[in-house]
Amino acid sequence: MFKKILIANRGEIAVRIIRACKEMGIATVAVYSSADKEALHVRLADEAVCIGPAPAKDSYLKMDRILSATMASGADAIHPGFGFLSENSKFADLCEKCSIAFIGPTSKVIDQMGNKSAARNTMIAAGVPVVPGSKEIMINAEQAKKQADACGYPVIIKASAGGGGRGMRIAREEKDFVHLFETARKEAIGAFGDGSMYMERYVEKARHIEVQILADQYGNVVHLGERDCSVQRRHQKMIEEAPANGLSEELRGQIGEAAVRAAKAARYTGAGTIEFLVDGAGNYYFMEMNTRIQVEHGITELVTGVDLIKEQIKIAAGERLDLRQKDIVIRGHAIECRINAECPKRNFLPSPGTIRSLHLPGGNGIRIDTALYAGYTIPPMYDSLAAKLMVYAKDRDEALKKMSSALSELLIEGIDTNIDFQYELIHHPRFLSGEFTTDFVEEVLSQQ
Ligand code: MV4
Repeated sequence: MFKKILIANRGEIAVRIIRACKEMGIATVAVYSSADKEALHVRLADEAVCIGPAPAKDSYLKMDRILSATMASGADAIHPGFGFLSENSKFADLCEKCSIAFIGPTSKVIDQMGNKSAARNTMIAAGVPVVPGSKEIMINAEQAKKQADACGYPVIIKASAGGGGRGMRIAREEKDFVHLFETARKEAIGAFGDGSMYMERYVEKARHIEVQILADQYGNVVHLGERDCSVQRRHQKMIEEAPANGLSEELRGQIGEAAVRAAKAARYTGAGTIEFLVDGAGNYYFMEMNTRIQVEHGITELVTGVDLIKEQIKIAAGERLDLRQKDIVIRGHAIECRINAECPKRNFLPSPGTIRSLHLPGGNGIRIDTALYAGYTIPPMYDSLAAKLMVYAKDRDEALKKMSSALSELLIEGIDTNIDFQYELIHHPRFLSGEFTTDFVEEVLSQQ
């Protein structure tokens, strides 16, 4: 097992990883930017190394500084968390070359799944359902339009180097296609330096359902059930729940098995997520694979009892999975509300600043992952996720009541937050009924 792990991240996920390491008897090294001297992850780690100035590109994204800090501190592994370098195949490759264990899949797999069009073709070959669409990448609008016309409108144009909704356009009619293709392609070239596009038939009124998987280095793969992440705004998830409401046991089983086939086809190792679109008729389609631990991993931990961070560490250290599919039982219901430092009344404008006072709810079935403390100043240059409020109860109804009570009790003074907006969302008839799709948040906002 590793003796010392460097955590190449900040905020609540760095704290989450440090806690797992402590429980495993592994020493920890935090890295921080000059804006994060007072951050909780720095205080909780055994050692901390400053890796540069405040902008992420000069600190948390500086591969050479992070590798130097790892070698200087004698750490044998790096946990990248999510965001930052977590899905950077070059960084994973540099770790491999420096004989540092990267806690995640191999650089080759990150690369292959990062190419969303190639990932789609891998899934077709593995018998995982995908939405009908293009087989090859497209760079020419006129040629792409021929494929769209054959496929039938509406179509969704996606950047092969994108993912998570960046560089996407929906073309509802033939006449809009060429213009939308060209704007999407320009955006992709600007954002990723890669204008390779692909296309799919657009699935209306779909749910975003994702399956958590774990895979060891010996070909053993298990899935840990699904999460419904349909409650999102501009591709930022706001509420997640596990299990997904109203899936038949048959469909749940099929999606889980498809996720395991997908992970095996990708020769995946570590913790990963397979995203699916599920339509009203119960059809499911592979969208993309995320090759990292995700923000919402905690709700899967609540319903399975599996510590996903510890499993990631054990897998990277070469241990065999000691979980078998039959041992994984989904029990009860978990919901997460993401608490952001932002102002919903000002179009969700970020609201950094000093936490004047803080009261966190607690009690049976409540989990809060946060790096906030009273007196802490949230710096303006990173993302606005301030806390993850998770509840766990025997069923969805009880979990919703617990979330309602916990949101009412949660007090963060000194900054604006989305707590009241989350309260409104979870009490909305459409959310309560469990019958919501990815357009739910936009619908609520348009009703205000
Ligand atoms: C889709 C889709 C419908 N049909 N693909 C969003 C993020 C990325 N993982 C892919 N996404 C989608 N892909 C097909 N063929 C719907 C989404 C989607 C979405 C699209 C537009 C606006 C909001 C959305 C929220 C979730 C998913």
